Amino acid sequence: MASWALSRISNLQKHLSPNIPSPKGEGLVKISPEVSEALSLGKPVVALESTIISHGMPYPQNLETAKEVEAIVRQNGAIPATIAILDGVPCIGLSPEELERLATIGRKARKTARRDIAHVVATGGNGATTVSATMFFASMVGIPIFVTGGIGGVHRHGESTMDISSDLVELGRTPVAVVSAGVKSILDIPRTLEYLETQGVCAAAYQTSEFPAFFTEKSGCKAPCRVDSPEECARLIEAHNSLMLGTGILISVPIPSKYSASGNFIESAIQKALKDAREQNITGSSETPFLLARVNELTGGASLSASAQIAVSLSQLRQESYEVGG
Ligand code: PSU
Ligand code: MN
Repeated sequence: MASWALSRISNLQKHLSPNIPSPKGEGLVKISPEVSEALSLGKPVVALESTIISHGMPYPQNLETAKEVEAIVRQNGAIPATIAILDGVPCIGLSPEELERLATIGRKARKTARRDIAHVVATGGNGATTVSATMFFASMVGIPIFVTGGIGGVHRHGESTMDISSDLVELGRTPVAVVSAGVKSILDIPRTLEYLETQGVCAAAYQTSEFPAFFTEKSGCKAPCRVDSPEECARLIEAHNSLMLGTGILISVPIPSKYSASGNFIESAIQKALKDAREQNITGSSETPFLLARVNELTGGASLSASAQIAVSLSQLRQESYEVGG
């Protein structure tokens, strides 16, 4: 090892705390009083991500959707825990002021995946958590279920770029059930399913035998397993947790057909957006927000209203399944 690197590392040791952090994240994260009370009483809590607020939609639509999703969670008797990093502090559950702040910061917040967490915290920054980072924090504080719109996946041409979302690896190592609308059709769905299989992730489709794509009901891929009722979802989560499999579960609920934009229309918008991304040399973590924004523009907002509706119906399903599964 280069000697300069060694001296830097030994120097670093002086600044590190000798304390071993508590496994429940005490002192490392700020849990809102409401979420903290619910967790200590064993009441249902639903985790929600925040990249969809900062990067998924413009202000004030993002704030309205975030509030609407939280309200539905509450109406169904659970406590919403939106997760984000504000001024370097990971927050589990945001106050109305904090939610408003994140929504106005928008794209200036750092899109925070697992790899970014330490740097955002160390620099006192504002981070909007992706699925991977949200799962990490939910698991840390003991929240078993998390609802989102679309998860990341293997990008198209991922076989040469190796652009594979850290959401998939997180699902392979963090025992949280993620309820979502499936994988966005901007991604390579067959390869995403292969990767989830490699990672040992239980991927179930809800009331369909086909794995759903986010913008449309159909993806052309057979779902690895199917669940047909909230009770079945709850039994699946229960079996998974009691066996301590250690991996995550992905439950994909297709978009309600009345909101599902036409497959061909969306597909041609995706092809155009992918071409624009290549021409403008957009890669890495900027690619998903870029493609989503372009597809949204090209489809005149059809994909955006679909996203909002899905987030809302997913919360409802999640609540029903929690009530049954306890
Ligand atoms: N879906 C959206 N908007 C988003 C995302 C998904 O409609 O902003 C985010 C999610 O937070 C997901 C992330 O975890 O994109 C995946 O990004 P990447 O492909 O860079 O891993
Ligand atoms: Mn990526």
